[in-house]
Amino acid sequence: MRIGITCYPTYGGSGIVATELGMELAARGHEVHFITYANPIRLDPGTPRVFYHEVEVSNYPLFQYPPYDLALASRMAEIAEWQNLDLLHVHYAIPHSASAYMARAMLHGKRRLPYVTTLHGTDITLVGIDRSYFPITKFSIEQSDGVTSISEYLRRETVEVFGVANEIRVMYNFVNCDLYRMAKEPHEGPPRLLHISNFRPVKRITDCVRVLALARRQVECELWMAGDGPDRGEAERLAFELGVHEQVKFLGKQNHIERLIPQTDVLLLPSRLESFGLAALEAMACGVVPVATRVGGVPELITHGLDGFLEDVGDVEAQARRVVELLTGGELKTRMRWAARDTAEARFCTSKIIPQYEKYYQEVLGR
Ligand code: GMT
Repeated sequence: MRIGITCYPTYGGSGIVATELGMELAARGHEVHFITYANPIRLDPGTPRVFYHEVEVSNYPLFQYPPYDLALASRMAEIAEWQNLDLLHVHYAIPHSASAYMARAMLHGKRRLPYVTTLHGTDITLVGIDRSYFPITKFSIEQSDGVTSISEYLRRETVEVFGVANEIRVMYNFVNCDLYRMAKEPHEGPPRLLHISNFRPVKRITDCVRVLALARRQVECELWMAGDGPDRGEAERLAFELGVHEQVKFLGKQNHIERLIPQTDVLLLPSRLESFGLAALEAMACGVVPVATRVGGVPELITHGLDGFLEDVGDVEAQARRVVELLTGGELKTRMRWAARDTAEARFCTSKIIPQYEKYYQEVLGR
């Protein structure tokens, strides 16, 4: 198949999923065309059968808001025609789904261009229910030739909030289990807690600092913060206030997170809401046990007490207790590390999920 993929290329899990999906599809012989405003961060340049088409948004004094959605729709239609695309797959409904709708309409009568929309999270739970975006989000989801969501939780939420009648197929986030592996040797130095995100308020990154400070009362450990975003400053200040600034390392954005994760021991995911929790899955594949919050789709990934721990949002004491249990209970940590790896391998490896997408595309094309 020849597939056009659009996503947010530089920011967040939806772009990562879209990029890795594209690369995996290309590895399986499909031709993949990324239609985005920048090169997707995790895209390996030179990957065979992968192409990148930039969307250029020109400005003009009259435009207070440059019309990116229109530039994207034009580019989608153009690339579909020039590259003979079979379908478009857009990640994150706003505005990608509406642009795909326009591209499909532009080519009407010339060529068929179905589009699949994958819902990732705040496009539904936050942004989509904002009154200014609600009608167009509902419309462009309903008009899609196929709709997928990354968890059962998000599927239910979409039906409840938007009342959409189309079938929504659940396709979980996935991880390349050959690339994301457990460390062969224990790392040197004190145990490490890890957090990976775009440091937005929904991620509650200051909870990571509080958990570290509480856990350090009983066990020596440090915290690695991978990523960047609006709440970094607040977390840095809090680390200083709590006297743990020397034990918190802000690592910035990472291109090869699979090399970093195996050098750590526990993954912290204290989010207020998470439709799935890709970072937790990547950690589990590396045998790094997640201590996360019991929200959204996270319980579909983590089984409490088996392959990770789930605690209430904001309950940093409980989260810190779990960290201490893991870092002081040798047998518990070993058992949970292997259970986490097993879960990733058994349910969420690319070899399990990518064929589901291929099958779904065939269904959409056959409709
Ligand atoms: O909805 C978002 O916050 C954006 C999106 C992103 O681009 O970061 O994140 C969502 O998509 C990820 C990949 O499918 C999921 O693993 C995250 O759980 C989800 N984030 C939220 O629901 C907050």
